[in-house]
Amino acid sequence: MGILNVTPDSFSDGGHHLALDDALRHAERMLAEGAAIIDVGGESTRPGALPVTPQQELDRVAPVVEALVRELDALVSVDTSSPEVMREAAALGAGMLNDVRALEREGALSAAIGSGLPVCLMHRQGEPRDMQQAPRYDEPVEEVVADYLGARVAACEAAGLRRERLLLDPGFGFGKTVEHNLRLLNRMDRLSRLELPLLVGMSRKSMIGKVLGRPVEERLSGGLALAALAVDRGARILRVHDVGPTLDAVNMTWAVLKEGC
Ligand code: 7PJ
Repeated sequence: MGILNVTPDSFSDGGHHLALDDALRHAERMLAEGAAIIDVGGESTRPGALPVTPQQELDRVAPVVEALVRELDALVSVDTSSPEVMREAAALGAGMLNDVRALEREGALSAAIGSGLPVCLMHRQGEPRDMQQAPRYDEPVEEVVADYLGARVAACEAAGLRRERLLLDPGFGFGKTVEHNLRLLNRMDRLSRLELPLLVGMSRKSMIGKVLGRPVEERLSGGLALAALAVDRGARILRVHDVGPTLDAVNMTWAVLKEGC
């Protein structure tokens, strides 16, 4: 899954893909490098980011989704928590919803059900504005992520969203210290007992910066190591900026796990 940010303040490629042409060209390149899905986001959820209105988000996302579907025939995922954006994305031909708030926002669950699309439910603690201020867990994997995601799956099923349409994501960096993130990745196999496909996003995130002491533009090697480990621990979709290098790392990892190519 290639990341296409259309926010003016996204931390690693902020502002670079605001223009529609640029966005399309960037998506085209990720598809050529082997991306199966393009994830379009119009709300920056980086630590400290301020909220946007659904209208601002729609204005950023809708033209890009429409063009990706029409001109590139791409499978488009929309990174949103807003029911308005979910409905519009589905109408424009998006193929998947990706919600870092796991459909908790008012109206999101029914919008997602109505869309008929698959949905990724992500765990997070707090809101982007303050989520990195002393996040705390007693036991991040068992008590929070598995229980929270398990509860969200149950809420979705109770509302009529079939579990065949769900994917899960532990939400690296969303209200988690570097130690929380490292433990979550190392023990991510525990999430497999929910028996749903796992999606992970660690590309260029600060957990790499903190361990390696690298600025955001020098985090590729660290990200590839994390991608390989994530595949080993059961991840099936990797949300990344650097599609080509990640696919090589994933294919190499997969060959070892299968003991063949
Ligand atoms: C994630 C995401 C993630 C899912 C972002 C960034 C911050 N969606 N949207 N998982 N992260 N599912 O790319 O650094 O980890 S935005």
